[in-house]
This record gives sequence, structure tokens and C-alpha cells, in this order.
Amino acid sequence: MEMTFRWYGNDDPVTLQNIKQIPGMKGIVTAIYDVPVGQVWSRERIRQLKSDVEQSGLKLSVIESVPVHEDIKLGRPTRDELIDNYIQTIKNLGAEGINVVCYNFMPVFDWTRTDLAYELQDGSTALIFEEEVAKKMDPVKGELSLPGWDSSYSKEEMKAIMDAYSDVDEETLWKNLEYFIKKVIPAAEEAGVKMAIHPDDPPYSIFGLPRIITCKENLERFINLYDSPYNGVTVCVGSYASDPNNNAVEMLKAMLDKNRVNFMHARNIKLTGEGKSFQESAHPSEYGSIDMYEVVKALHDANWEGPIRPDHGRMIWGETGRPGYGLFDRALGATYLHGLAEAVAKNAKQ
Ligand code: DNO
Repeated sequence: MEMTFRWYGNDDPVTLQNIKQIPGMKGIVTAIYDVPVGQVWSRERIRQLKSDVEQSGLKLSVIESVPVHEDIKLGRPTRDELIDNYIQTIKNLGAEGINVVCYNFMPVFDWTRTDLAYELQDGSTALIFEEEVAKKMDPVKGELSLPGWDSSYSKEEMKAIMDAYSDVDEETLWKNLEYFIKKVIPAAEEAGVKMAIHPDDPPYSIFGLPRIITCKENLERFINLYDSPYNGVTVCVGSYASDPNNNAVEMLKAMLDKNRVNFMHARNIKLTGEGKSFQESAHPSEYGSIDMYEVVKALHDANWEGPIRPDHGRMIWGETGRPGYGLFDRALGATYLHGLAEAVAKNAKQ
């Protein structure tokens, strides 16, 4: 595995030098954040990003994300032009030597939590999701402030986009995803860029919106939309495990068997036992519901060599910053994963 770390660009309070100093760190996961969704990323901008990263001695390993315009997810007539732009961005990334792109197909909201700074017993704060609280939230009333979605929607725009989705059920979303995949993957193959769809987080419908990248069966359906290793997945074990019906390790193994794991997100969550509610926890197995040893072992047993990153961290030691994306707890997560990998590899040789 190649250990990587997400970096939000030159405005990120976590610097490339901070990241470089984390033991075992090899690569950066980042994106161009100021090109509006739907427009082409120029080769020049990609080259600039790559050179910024490489100056730190790290590699630009993964783009997370090239976002998919809502019109594509909605299947609107404008989608063809937007898909052409998407393909051009993928070609430009490939031409600049970038080989993995993470994206998602979640309507309107990316990852969603009900509290971004819930105080755990040890005084650290974590991201949590409480099913009952989420059920009472109404995005149209402007009640949400979440890190993963575009807060630039005005109240009216939010209402319009939520209304637009009232006609889109899961099957329609599948059709729109298939349309996108069948155009994008052949171009990605040619460009040498492995696509890696991120799970819906949490992996079930929220606010009445359809969500489809959610469970083992749907992952199988997804990879069968287009049979190619370039049509792969990001296995985010924390996202999948937040549905108590999922076995994230089994899902990972199934995707490894099919050679479709193009990117790994490794973080832990603790199901609280109240429906689908969960709290994000420190990475080690003893704090959460996921056995991280089994995750790393599955990757080792499959001789998997792709990029992996620790995912959300808690806020510890007084750090403030972007929810889930501070330096300290993610760095601890990375060294923990690195340690597990060394132990699993050495043990296998004995
Ligand atoms: C959350 C992230 C997601 C992910 C996108 C991929 O922390 O894992 O926001 O980047 O869903 O498109």
C-alpha cells in the first residue's frame, strides 16, 4: 500500500511539510478547489498543483474529487456537455501523469453528520451522526451546516434542487450513473486514469434523497455497469460500516477479489446501538466497530499496492481546523495503519 494524506491546498492550515514529517507518508490526495463544478481543469493548473506537491518531496497520488455536476446526476439535457468537460478533465489529469481519481454520485449532499464537534469522554471532539436528529433536519429551512456540501446554495436554490430530485428515485439515479459511467470509463481507460467511486456517506437515503452506493449488492451492480479495472471503487470502510447491515471487511474482500479497489479510506466509527447512529472514533480497532487489522490484512493478502489514506480524525490536543481534517489525529491514524501493515507483512513471511 502507498500511504497518503488529504491536503486541501495552499490554504490548508495543515502544510505539506507537516504531512511530509509523518512517518511512512508517501503521497498527497488533493484537488483543484476553485474551478467551478462542471468546468474543465486545465493542464496548466494541474501541472502547477503537481509541482507544488512535488516540491515537498511527496507524490501527487490521487485527485479527490473531480466533482460530478448535479445536472449529470439528475439526467438533465445539459449533461452531455458537462460529461464532455468531465472527460476532458480526466484526459488532462492522465496526460499530467495522475492515475487515480475519486468522485461520488451522491445527490446534493456529500458526507453528512448531525454534529461536527461532539465531545467524547476523553475531551476530544468527533463527528457524529444521530439518526433521530437527522430525521428532523430540513435542508430547505437552512438548518444544516455541513462540511461536505456546497454551502453556496441560497435557500431558494436549495429548494429548487431538492424539488428537482423529487422525480429521481433510486432506479433513475442508477440509469443516470450508468449513462455517465459508459461515457467516462472508456476515456479514463485511454487516459490511464483509474476511477474510484466513493460510497454514499452515510450509506442510506437522507432527507428523502436517493442514495445507491451503499451496500455489497449495489457495489456488485456498480462494477457490472462497465467491466473494467478502471471502473473501480474507493473502499471507505468507515462509510460502509456506518450501516449496521454492512460488513465492511467482507465488502472490501469482495472488491479486492474483483480487482476493483482503486483507493482506500481507512477510518473507524462506533455504532452507538441506537438505530443507525454512529460516532467517529480514533482509528485503532479497540475504539470502533471496525477491525482495522482485518482491513490491512485483507489488503496485504490481495497484494494490494494502491493508495490508502487515514480518514477523518478527531480534534485532539487543542487543535482547531477543518472538521475531520486536522493534522494530529489523522497522523496518528497513518502511523497506526503503517504499523499494522509492517506487522502483517513480517508475520506473513515467518
Ligand atoms: C469525506 C470524504 C468525501 C469524499 C467525496 C468523494 O471526508 O471522504 O467528501 O471526498 O465523497 O467524492
